[in-house]
Amino acid sequence: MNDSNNFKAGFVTIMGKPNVGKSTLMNALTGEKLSIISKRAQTTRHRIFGIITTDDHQIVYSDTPGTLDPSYPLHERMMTFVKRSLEDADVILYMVELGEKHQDNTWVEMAKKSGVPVLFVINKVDLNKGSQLTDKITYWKEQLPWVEPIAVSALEKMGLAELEEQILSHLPNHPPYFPEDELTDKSERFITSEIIREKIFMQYKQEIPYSSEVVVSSFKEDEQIIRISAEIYVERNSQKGIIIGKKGEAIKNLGIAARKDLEEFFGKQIHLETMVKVEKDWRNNELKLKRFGY
Ligand code: GDP
Ligand code: K
Ligand code: MG
Repeated sequence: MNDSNNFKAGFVTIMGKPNVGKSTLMNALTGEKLSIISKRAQTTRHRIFGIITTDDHQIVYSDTPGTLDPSYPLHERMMTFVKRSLEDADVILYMVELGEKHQDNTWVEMAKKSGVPVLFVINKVDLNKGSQLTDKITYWKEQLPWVEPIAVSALEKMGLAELEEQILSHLPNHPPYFPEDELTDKSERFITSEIIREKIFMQYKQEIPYSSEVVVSSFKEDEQIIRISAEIYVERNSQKGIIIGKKGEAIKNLGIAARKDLEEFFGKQIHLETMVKVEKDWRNNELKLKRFGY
């Protein structure tokens, strides 16, 4: 068993603006696809733990929604998840992407004031080479001169060993918080609903992904197969029509794509049944948000 005197364990919060690659980084660091990823902002709506345990340490990463100025109650709930994960952290990874410009002062200040060690992660360094790369890194060094940046590519898995080394240097000696085979704090139902939501982000345009929520109403696991029923909630009748598509073609494709990922994640055959429902204006309604787990 672990010698608890030398064992390190702690919580590492990944924060930053939408789309800088937080979820991609957490999946790369844990080697599991726990967090869903898309090209669009606000894909991640919750705080999601990704846990990695070795013989001498346990790192509990928190993937969080991208920081933004809330424009409706769902956003406010999302930002509460971010603030809470700053409070609990042993280390904060403040993440930016190489090509963007600095415009996230409030949240940087919040990270700085938390008193928690901040590691500054510049992601997507695979996108530039040579002097362009050095220029952009220099730009970021000037923006946040109080922290030494670590350049990584979450997508190409570059710079992750150095990042992990830095994280470990800040972790306290502490026994593990979770059993060693635990990968996340989220349930199989939650991960299932997230995988379906990721496919909605990929397949539909404009407001549809933002207006959609997925609830797994039944999850039955047998020896060979998992039988799943999922409800997709949208805000208006017209959106329901779009989700279903002409002759049910769109929802059929959604089911095929989701099933493929679910089979990969759970390592079992999946039977997936979906139903589309309308929950008027759920993003603005505190009670409905609560029901959906926000
Ligand atoms: P989040 O909103 O911060 O969680 O960002 P995601 O992890 O969802 O990623 C947003 C987009 O950036 C996706 O299209 C990713 O594939 C892409 N991305 C993430 N990391 C990298 C990277 O290191 N390099 C490149 N080129 N793209 C990346
Ligand atoms: K995203
Ligand atoms: Mg994300």
